[in-house]
Amino acid sequence: MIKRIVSPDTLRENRVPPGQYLSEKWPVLHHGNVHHIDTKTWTFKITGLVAKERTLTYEEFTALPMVEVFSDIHCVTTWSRLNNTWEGVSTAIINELVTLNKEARFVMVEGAGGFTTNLPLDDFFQEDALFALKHDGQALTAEHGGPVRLVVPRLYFWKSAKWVTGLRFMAKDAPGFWESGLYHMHGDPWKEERYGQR
Ligand SMILES: Nc1nc2c(c(=O)[nH]1)N[C@H]1C(S)=C(S)[C@@H](COP(=O)(O)O)O[C@H]1N2
Ligand SMILES: [Mo]
Repeated sequence: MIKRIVSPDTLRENRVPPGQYLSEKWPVLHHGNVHHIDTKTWTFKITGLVAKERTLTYEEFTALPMVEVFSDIHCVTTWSRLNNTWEGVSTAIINELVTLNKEARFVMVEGAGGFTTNLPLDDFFQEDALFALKHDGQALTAEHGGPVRLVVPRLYFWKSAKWVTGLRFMAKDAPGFWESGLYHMHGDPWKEERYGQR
């Protein structure tokens, strides 16, 4: 039986964070073009502050144990979509694939075409965070970041990198793609961490 994880934010009495409205549809949003990834050549690279860097093929990645996560989506552009079921590889598995150096505190998540987004390790390793391969029982479409995207349910959806290609562990925080522009370094929807100080 696959392990089922319920994102704690779905258990709140009011599931809609301040300034958000509910959307039945699932909008497609990203910078640049949709990436059409060939799973035969796709790799997942773990680099930075690890004892030994590691690269997995699609075959190796999809042989890892899978979990199911039930979560809500909160996009900084103010739509929220409740009741999403994801299936994929828990971020916790990363600790079984590599040994993090003691100084590692943050991770830069890398996506196709040079996309990046930064996360503190505490957020990255929350038990409802996963590398999703399926949404509501269907393989993720290219539009929504397939074959593999990150999903971090407790933060705004821009942290959920589409077309994930790897991770780089870091000692200090550094802004990713959207964080270098307008967006907040952290992105907690319940605190409305939408925009940065710049
Ligand atoms: N690779 C990549 N991932 C990305 C983005 C992007 O520009 N590139 N945009 C983020 C933003 S701003 C949002 S709101 C969500 C949208 O995901 P969706 O299109 O599946 O709704 O993807 C996030 N992940
Ligand atoms: Mo977004």
